[in-house]
Amino acid sequence: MSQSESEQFDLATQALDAFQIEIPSWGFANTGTRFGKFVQAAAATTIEEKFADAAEVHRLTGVTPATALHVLWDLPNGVADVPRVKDLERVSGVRAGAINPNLFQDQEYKFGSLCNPDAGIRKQAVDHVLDSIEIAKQLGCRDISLWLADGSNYPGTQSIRKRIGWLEEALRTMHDNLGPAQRLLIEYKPFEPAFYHTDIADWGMSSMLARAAGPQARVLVDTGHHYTAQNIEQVVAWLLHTGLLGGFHFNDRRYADDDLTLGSIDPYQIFRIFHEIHSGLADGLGTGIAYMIDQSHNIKGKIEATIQTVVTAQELWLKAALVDREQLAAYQQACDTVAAEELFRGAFWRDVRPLCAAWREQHGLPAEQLTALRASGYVERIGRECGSRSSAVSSYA
Ligand code: RM4
Ligand code: MN
Ligand code: MN
Repeated sequence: MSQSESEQFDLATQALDAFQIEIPSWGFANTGTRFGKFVQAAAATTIEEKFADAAEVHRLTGVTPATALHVLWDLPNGVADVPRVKDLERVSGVRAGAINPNLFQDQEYKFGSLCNPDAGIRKQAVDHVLDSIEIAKQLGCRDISLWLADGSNYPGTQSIRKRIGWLEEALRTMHDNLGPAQRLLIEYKPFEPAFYHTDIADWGMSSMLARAAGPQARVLVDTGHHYTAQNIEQVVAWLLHTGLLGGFHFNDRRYADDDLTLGSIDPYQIFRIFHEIHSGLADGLGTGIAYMIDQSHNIKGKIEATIQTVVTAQELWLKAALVDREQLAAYQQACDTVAAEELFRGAFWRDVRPLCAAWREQHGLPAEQLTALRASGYVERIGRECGSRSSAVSSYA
């Protein structure tokens, strides 16, 4: 290796060593669209199977030591299920990540959960989140990520302002119950399932609510939860600037909340987001960001799709890490538009796969994750073994 090659490799190693990504337990389960599900033999139907699959992904990629859990789907008995999860953590070597309460599937939530006009239903929802916080405490999980389906479908049918007040009150109660190292991540989404107004519709609302909740509340950016033309990296820059960036749910989309594989439609967008993060980190902003995946693998094999996602995330992360930020800042300052753009674009088009492969080799990981997965026969084995893996499973759609 020449001097500059070895410098680049050191930079790449630093960047890749610093990047871990959390995978969702529900990414291993059968999911579908509201029109139906195509069931896969190898899809996980129990939390044991989800942890086993997550462990396989971590074995191959080395960067997914945690898996996010959905309380209703993974801990249906609430706190009582914690010992079972602890056992699984021990056996699999994968730990529980963000804890996701479920405020959208009970019949009571037809007109909202934390924003429901009925105080009894609001209390039920708050209690569920308090249980989720307790689960997270017992499992040593830092983040509770909150997504609400709340909203209304027709103009004039709900008081938008009253619902803001109820929401603030509920969030303050939750915040008061957090442990000192815990965080409440507030996710937003412009529409669906509510189609007229959604109570937390964008990053501005999430930010204001996080501020109202308290210092341990942050905003969660799901890349699929924006209108088509929205400049997500600008949102990220603002959240870095205000100290409110808590984490991400990565996925890709063509139209709405499509939950497709990260980078499959618009890898440049993820690169641009990562660039904002790298420049924020260089300025001391954005420590503790949770990088998480939130995808629904309806057509692809679950484990393959998860591995593709992780590998793509690493490649885009590395491309953005290798942007010559000093030179870029100089071009920006001089308003040299073309030079700045060419530098930026050049970093995106650079093939970093050899650097990723070298990093994997250095870490004793297979150079080609998908090939290694196929060679391991894991997917065939679990599909054959369980037969049981075809029973019903609770997940969305
Ligand atoms: C939502 C949102 C949440 C996820 C649910 C199932 O659209 O992305 O993060 O938990 O779907
Ligand atoms: Mn999400
Ligand atoms: Mn979503």
